[in-house]
Amino acid sequence: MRILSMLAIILVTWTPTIVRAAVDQKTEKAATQTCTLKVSGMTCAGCEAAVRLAARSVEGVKDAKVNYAKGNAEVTYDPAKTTPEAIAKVITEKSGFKAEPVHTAAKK
Ligand SMILES: [Cu+2]
Repeated sequence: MRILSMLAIILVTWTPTIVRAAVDQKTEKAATQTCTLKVSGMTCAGCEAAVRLAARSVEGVKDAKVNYAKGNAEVTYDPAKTTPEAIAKVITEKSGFKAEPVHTAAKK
C-alpha cells in the first residue's frame, strides 16, 4: 500500500511537468519560420554543401535546403534567435557565396 501511494504521489507531481514540456515543444515548433535566400555563384553540389554548412552553423537555424541550380537556399529558423539578414551575412562570410534575403513583401 505504501508503494502504491508513493507511486500516486510521483504521478501527480510529475504529470503537469510532462504535459507542460509537450506543450512547450509544440509552441517552439510553431514559432519557426522559413525564409528564402538568394545565393549567387554556386556551380555544384559541393557549393551547396558549403552553403548548407554555413547556414546550419547559425544559432537558431533548424534546417537549410540549398539548391545550386536555382541559386537559392530555403532556411528554417527561429525568429526569436536570428533573422534572414543575419543568416545571409554568415553564409556570405563563411561559404564565400553572396547570399541575400528574398523579400516577398511588396517592393517600394
Ligand atoms: Cu561547387
